[in-house]
Amino acid sequence: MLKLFLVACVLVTGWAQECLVGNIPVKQDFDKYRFQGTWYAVAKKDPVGLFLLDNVVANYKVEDDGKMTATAVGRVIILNNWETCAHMFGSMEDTSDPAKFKLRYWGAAAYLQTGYDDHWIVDTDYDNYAIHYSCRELDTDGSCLDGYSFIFSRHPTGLRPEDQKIVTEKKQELCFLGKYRRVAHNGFCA
Ligand code: RTL
Repeated sequence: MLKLFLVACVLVTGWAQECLVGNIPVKQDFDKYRFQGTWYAVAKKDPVGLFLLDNVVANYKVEDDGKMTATAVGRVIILNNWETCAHMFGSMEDTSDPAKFKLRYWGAAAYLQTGYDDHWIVDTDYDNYAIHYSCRELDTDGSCLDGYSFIFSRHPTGLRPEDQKIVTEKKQELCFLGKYRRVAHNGFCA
């Protein structure tokens, strides 16, 4: 009986540790140069509050000074009833981990949201898929209380079947499995 209890404890701690934001593995030796260009959001896990709804396309670039910048568009609804395309800009600050950035973002119009979020690249093969993660608020136990995540594809048609398995595994590692919704692309922001 005691043995069973100990085994259960070990399993539960193991599982709990996986959800600690500090323990989330990110892309090794992330290469921001190879990450440049267009990425189509195919799925996302939303944070609390206003967010990009769908038709989300991001474009990353490394500037001459080596700093990564990005633009993003997406459909938003502002003030409950006004639907528009948000044109957003972002500038990434490097950290000690090449896959972890701080993203400062703002909109092309003054009424759009501004913010300063984590911007982690959890995994990517640079040519097909990328898994982005951002935790905005830590819970007291070190897990993520409020965060968002994008699954990106290089292809507007979505992920290749061979990348889907990797993506599902990573969603699980982020403790966001089951919280993602598909991101529709219907030309609204094109
Ligand atoms: C992502 C890609 C890199 C560039 C930027 C990104 C985040 C954009 C966000 C926009 C929110 C806009 C809202 C507007 C309504 O006022 C990570 C996609 C800038 C979070 C909520």
